[in-house]
Amino acid sequence: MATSTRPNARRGLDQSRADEYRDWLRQMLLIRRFEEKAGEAYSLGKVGGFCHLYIGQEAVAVGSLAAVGKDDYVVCSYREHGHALVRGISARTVMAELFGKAAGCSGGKGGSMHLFDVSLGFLGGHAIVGAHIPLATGMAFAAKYRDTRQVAVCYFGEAAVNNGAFHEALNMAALWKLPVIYICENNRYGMGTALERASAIYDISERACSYDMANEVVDGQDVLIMHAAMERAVQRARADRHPTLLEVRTYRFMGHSMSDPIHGHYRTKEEVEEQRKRDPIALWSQRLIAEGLMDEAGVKALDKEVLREVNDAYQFAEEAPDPEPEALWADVYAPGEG
Ligand SMILES: Cc1ncc(C[n+]2csc(CCOP(=O)(O)OP(=O)(O)O)c2C)c(N)n1
Ligand SMILES: [Mg+2]
Repeated sequence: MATSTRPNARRGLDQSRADEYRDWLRQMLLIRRFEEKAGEAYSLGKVGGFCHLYIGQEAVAVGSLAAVGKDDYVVCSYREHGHALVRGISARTVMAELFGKAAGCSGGKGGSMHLFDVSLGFLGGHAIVGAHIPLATGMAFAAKYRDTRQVAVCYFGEAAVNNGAFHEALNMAALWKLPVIYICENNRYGMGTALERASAIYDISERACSYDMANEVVDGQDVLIMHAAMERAVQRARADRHPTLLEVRTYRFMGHSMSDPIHGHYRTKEEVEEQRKRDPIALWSQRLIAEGLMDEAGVKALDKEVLREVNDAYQFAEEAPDPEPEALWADVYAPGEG
């Protein structure tokens, strides 16, 4: 199947979906405010290990996961706080995990990079670049083998496509016609290196096509475009058992992790400011206002509501107890659960 880039067609919004559209804005705001608070907590020494913020990429998780069913599998890289929140892990439980508390979704033993909730089909949070891509292929294989109609969705950064496992996993998915959607979040940088990867990704996309895989390049700053591309991919996976690679063009506004300065030494302040003009939250709230689905006051009220939720999560995580020492030897999930 040939690479296709859908035109950025701007049709009127479907007014009958107004509630859903407003909820997408709420989810994006929740991620943004959560990440800001997580960054603050990290600076205060409350979060151990690494912490990779998703600020700037919110429309990717929100638009794509809105097209996925409750029974489907979702698996992510280490930049996954946003996906976890959208999938339904509560802000309290994610924040508690960042704080290493027993009430965290991985019992406080995983931290920022290892958020899990098997009951929600959320299978990580993986720190090794590209290592979870074959896992997604395996999940899709299991779905097809059991004939469950489930779909597996896998998020990773563009640096992961240099990994041999990426090619092996995609090749198998194409050969075996597996219901899997690979979402490459191309934020243009891999761990602070000045890599303009866009053209390289195009080559990779072409090669993925030779694996007989559907392929689209998507504007990841527009939640509606993201959602439409994902709906097509889910339909292909569920109805036709045909895998898809979505190369999503996005941008992270913060550094690679909390140890990396915001602009880094590899990009200019001007570049980041230019990219901020396409802030996905601003784009979507302006669209909702322009089409009469919300007003300024409504957006502000929504923002206040999510701020309260995030502040509550922070307080919950602060006050939650540490895991008991014996928990070190216990599984977070009982064998066979989920
Ligand atoms: C196999 C492996 N090699 C190197 C690293 C170190 N590392 C952590 S993040 C990263 C960059 C990944 O960039 P990208 O895939 O573009 O994702 P992004 O951080 O931009 O979301 C690297 C090289 C790692 N975690 N795993
Ligand atoms: Mg990247």
